[in-house]
Amino acid sequence: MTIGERTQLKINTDRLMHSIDELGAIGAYHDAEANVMGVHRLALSPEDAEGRRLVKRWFENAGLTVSVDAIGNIYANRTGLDSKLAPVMSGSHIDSVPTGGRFDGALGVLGALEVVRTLNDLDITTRRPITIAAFTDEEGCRFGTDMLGSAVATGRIALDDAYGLTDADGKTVKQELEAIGFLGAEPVGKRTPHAFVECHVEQGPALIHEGIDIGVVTGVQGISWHKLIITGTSAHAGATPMGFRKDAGLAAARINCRLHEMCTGSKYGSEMRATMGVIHPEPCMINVIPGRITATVDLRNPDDNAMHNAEQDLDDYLQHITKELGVQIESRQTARTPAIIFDESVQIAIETAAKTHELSHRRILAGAGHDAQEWSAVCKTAMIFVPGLNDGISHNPRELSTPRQCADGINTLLSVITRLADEGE
Ligand code: HGY
Ligand code: MN
Ligand code: MN
Repeated sequence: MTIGERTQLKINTDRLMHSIDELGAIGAYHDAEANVMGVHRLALSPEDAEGRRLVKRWFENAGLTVSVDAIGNIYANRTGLDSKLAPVMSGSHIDSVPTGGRFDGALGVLGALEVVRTLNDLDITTRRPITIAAFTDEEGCRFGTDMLGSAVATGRIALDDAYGLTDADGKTVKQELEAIGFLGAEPVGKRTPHAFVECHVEQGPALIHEGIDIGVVTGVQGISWHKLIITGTSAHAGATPMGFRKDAGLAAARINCRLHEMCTGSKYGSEMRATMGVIHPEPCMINVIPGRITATVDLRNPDDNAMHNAEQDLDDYLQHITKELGVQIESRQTARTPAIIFDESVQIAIETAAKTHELSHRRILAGAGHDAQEWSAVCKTAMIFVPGLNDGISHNPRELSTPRQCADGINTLLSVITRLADEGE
C-alpha cells in the first residue's frame, strides 16, 4: 500500500465513540443545572485510576507494549519495521477538571488508540514504531500546576519537585501515585520521539462559528498561574464601622476588577485573558467580614513580553491594595509556561492530511494549555483541533463534539501519523 493510499485510510467511528463513552462513564455525574452528564475524574483520584486501568487494558488488547514512568505517564508502544528509528508519539490526558466533559484529553488518547486499532485491522506496519501516551495530571486542578506529567517527562519540572506537590488535603503526588498503583519504574526524561502529534477539542468557539472542520494548531499562548493568600481581620459585619475594617473579601474583589481592566484596551495586547477561578473566603459567614481569602489568578497571553508586563502590573497592584486596605497578601507563582510555536513541517502535514480527507481547515492558536506544548521542547510537534457544539464550550459538562467532528480529527491524525511514521532519519 503506497503512503498516498495509507493517508486516505479511515478509522472506525463507532468504535472510537464507544471508547469515548465508556471512558466518559468513569467519574460521570449528572449536572443538574445543564441537565447533562459531566465528568469528574481528578488526577490520581480513584476515578483516574479506574480510567487508567481501562485504557491500559485497551492498549494491551491492541497488542501494544505498555510501560509506566516514574510520574505515572502511561506509554503504549507499537513496533515498526525499523525499531532502531525513534517512534512517532501521539496522546493526551484522561484526567479532567471537576466539572468536565467526555472529550477534553480523552479524544487525544482514544483517538491515538483508534489509529493503532485501524492499522491493526488493516495489518499495516509503519516504518517507525508508534507510541501512544496518556499523561499524568494535565489539568493541574488538584496539585496546582498543569501539564505535570509531560513537563516532568520533558525536563521542565524536576521529578522530586513534582513528587512534593500537595493537594488541599496535604496528600502528595508521590503518595497518590503509589496509592493508585501508577508509580512507574521507567525513569523520566528518556524519551525523544521523532515527532509528537495531539488531537484535542478546540475548547473555544472559533471553528464551529466559522464552519471549519479542522484546526491546524500553530502554537500555545503563555500561561501564568498564581495562588493568593489575602489576610485581613474577620469581624462583626454590623458592629464594625467601614473605616475600621481589614476586609480580605474587598481586596479580592478589587484585584479581580483590576484583572479585568488589564484585559480591556491594548496595554497587554488584544488577546490578554485573566481569570480569578478560586475565591474561597474564611470563615464564609453572612455576618462576618472575611478575614482570609484564598484566591487564584490565571493569566494567558500569546506575547511573552506583554505577559511579563501584566505580571508586573499584578504585583504592583497587590502592593497598592495591601497599603490601601491594610491587608497582607502572599502571592505564589504555581505555573509559568512561555508562548510556544509548533513545528511548521508538522503543521503542513496536518494541512495535507485535512486536504486528503477533503476537510476545511485553518491555522489557529491554542487558547488552552496542552501536553503537546511540553513535547515541542524535545521533538517536532503540532496539534489537530476539532470543533465542539455549544460554542465549543469546555471545562463544562456541556462540552460536546459530534461523531463526525471526532472522526474528522482522528482520520486526520491517522494520515499524519502514518506519514510521519514512514519518514527516514
Ligand atoms: O489550563 C489549561 O489550559 C489546561 O486545560 N490545563
Ligand atoms: Mn485538555
Ligand atoms: Mn482541560
